[in-house]
Amino acid sequence: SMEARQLMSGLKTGAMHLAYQPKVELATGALYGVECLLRWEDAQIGSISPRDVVTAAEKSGVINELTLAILDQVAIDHAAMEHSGVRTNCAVNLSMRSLYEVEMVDRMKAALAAEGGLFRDYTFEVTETHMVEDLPRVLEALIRLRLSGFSVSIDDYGTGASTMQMLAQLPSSELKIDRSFVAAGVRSEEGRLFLRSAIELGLGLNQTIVAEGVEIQKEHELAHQLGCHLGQGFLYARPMPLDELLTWVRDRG
Ligand code: G
Ligand code: G
Ligand code: MN
Ligand code: NA
Repeated sequence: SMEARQLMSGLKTGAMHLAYQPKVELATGALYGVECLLRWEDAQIGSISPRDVVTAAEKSGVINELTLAILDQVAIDHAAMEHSGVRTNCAVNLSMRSLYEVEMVDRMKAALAAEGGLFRDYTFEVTETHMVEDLPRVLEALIRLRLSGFSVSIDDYGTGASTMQMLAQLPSSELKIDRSFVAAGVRSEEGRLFLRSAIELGLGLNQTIVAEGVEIQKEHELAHQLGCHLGQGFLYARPMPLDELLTWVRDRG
C-alpha cells in the first residue's frame, strides 16, 4: 500500500487530478452542480483508486494535506469554470478524519477562498460516522462549515456507511441515495418500497434528494416520479476532466 512519503511526493509531482461528474435537475435536465472525484496516477503503479489513496492518507497521517491539496485544486478549477461562464456548485467528498483538528475548518475555508469563490458554491459529501473516533468534534466542525455557508450532503445514503443516525445528527441539506437502492427500485416491488421510503424520509427532513448511479431511463423516471430533485449517473454523464466538462456544458446549450 501507499506510504506517506509516496503520497506527499505524488502531491508535489502532480499525480493527483480531479474528475467532474454532473448532477442534473430531474425535472428539466439543467446542470445543478458537479461532484469532484479524486484521480491518482502513480509513476510506478499506474492509476490508484480514490478509496485506496484516501485510506492510505488516513493511515499514514497525511489526510489533512490530501484534503487541502484537493480543495486548492477545486478552487482553481471552480474559478476556471466561472471564467468559462459555468457557475455551478462543486461537491467535494470529505473524509471525516480531515476534521479531527480544530484548525482544519479555517484552513479549508482559506483554501476554497483563495481563488475568489463563494462558500455557497461548495458542498461537502460525507459518509461513515460510525468509524469516526471523535464524533462531537467532527460534528462541531461540520456545523461550523455549514454556518460559514457551505452545504453538507450525506453520501451513499442507505448503505452501512450512511445511516439514519447520520441523517439525524448531521447539519445536512442534501441526501444522496446510494445507487444500489436506485437500481433495486426498478427491479422489484420491495426495492421500490425501500427507495420510496428513503426519499420520503429525506423529503420530510427538508433535504434536497439526489438519485445516485442513474444508468437507465427507467431509473431516471422512477426517481423523478418518487420525488428526487437531482440525478447523477452514467445516463447523464460520466466523470470527466475539467476541459471535457466545459465542452459538455457548452454542447448542451
Ligand atoms: O470515482 P470513483 O467511483 O472511483 O470513487 C470511488 C469512491 O472514492 C467514492 O466512494 C468516492 O466518494 C470516493 N472519493 C472520490 N474522490 C474522493 C475525494 O476526493 N475524497 C474522498 N474522501 N473520497 C473520494
Ligand atoms: O461513493 P460516491 O457516491 O462518492 O461514488 C461516486 C462514484 O460513483 C464515482 O466514482 C463514479 O465513478 C461512480 N458512478 C457515478 N455514476 C455512476 C453510475 O451511473 N454507475 C456506476 N456504476 N457508478 C457510477
Ligand atoms: Mn460522493
Ligand atoms: Na461519494
